[in-house]
Amino acid sequence: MTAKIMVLNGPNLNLLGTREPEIYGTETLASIEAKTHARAAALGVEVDFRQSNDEGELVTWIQEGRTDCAAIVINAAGYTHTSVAIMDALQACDIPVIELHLSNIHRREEFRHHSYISLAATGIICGFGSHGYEVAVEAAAKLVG
Ligand code: CA2
Repeated sequence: MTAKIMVLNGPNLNLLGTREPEIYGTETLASIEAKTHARAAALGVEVDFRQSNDEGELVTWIQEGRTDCAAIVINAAGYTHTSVAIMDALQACDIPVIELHLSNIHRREEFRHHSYISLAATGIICGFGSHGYEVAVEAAAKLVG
């Protein structure tokens, strides 16, 4: 059976490509999604790509991924720095969890240096812009292959 990797995106990432291109690049989330699917197909895995502005919805999806998927890639966006609930949901997962950020959060404001997601993550990819999504899927495929 083809391994399924859940790729979750948190609040405001639906606005990618419309503002702050110097930090987040010019690509839209739809374009990133298409490239992520293409990379997954080349690697022989399946991707379930989602975005929500709602913390509770992200928790529900993580609980779904915990039983239905082989790994979770998550760019929790602003919730990275605030959400104990998302961390708890990820810590309940017995599958690899890859934390992903477009920007290098450690080169930015102090409040972005702490991540609740890191406390539940198998590994972290940050600072590679939209290419990070392909890197994350590659890392996940390697872990579950
Ligand atoms: O670098 C990342 O991927 C972040 O997860 C992005 C979050 C930020 O809060 C994290 O510290 C780092 C912000 C996502 C919001 O993205 C926007 C994109 C375009 C316009 C407005 C917001």
